[in-house]
Amino acid sequence: MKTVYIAVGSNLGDPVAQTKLAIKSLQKLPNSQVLSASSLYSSTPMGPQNQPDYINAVVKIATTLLPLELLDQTQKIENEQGRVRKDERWGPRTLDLDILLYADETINLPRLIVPHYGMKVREFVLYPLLEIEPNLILPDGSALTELIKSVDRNGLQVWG
Ligand code: A4P
Ligand code: MG
Repeated sequence: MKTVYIAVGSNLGDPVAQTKLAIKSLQKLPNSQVLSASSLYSSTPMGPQNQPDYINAVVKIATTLLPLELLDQTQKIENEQGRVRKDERWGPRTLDLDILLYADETINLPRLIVPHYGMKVREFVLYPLLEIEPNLILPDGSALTELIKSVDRNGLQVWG
């Protein structure tokens, strides 16, 4: 079994419902078990500010899926749940599932880069991670508790 962390993000449609549904779908992944899930957080958009706030969460999973098998599964969930119908056309994607960490492996494939390139500087990743895994050490040896000292919460708060 490998320990994996997945980031969930949504800001269109009903982000709270979609984030909860995504966590339920992760609980149904083959050959896998959800070990813990963070609270849901509301966060200020990174990037263009003329978009709704996000709901973000992080999920810890144990799995025997190989990295690309896991990516296939998370992309399947994105496709099944991450789109809302607008009239007769598929609307914008409303669910993002990013594989943050896959055990202590460093992966550089065309389809999959792990650790996720943005995770060390994103408050909406680091604070939910801290909630469920305060002693986490990244594959490069950096401690979550150290990383987070230089990352402002930027309005991030537990939702609800
Ligand atoms: N890919 C490579 N590595 C990975 C990985 N570790 N996990 C490839 C998942 N996918 C990975 O992803 C594009 C391709 O990346 C995939 O086909 C996969 O093969 P995508 O999810 O289709 O594209 P994207 O999400 O639009 O791009 P990107 O760069 O991942 O966007 P970000 O960086 O995720 O930004 N603000 C707040 N507050 N909260 C958010 O969650 N999210 C974004 C999206 C912007 N602002 C945000 C948030
Ligand atoms: Mg993404």
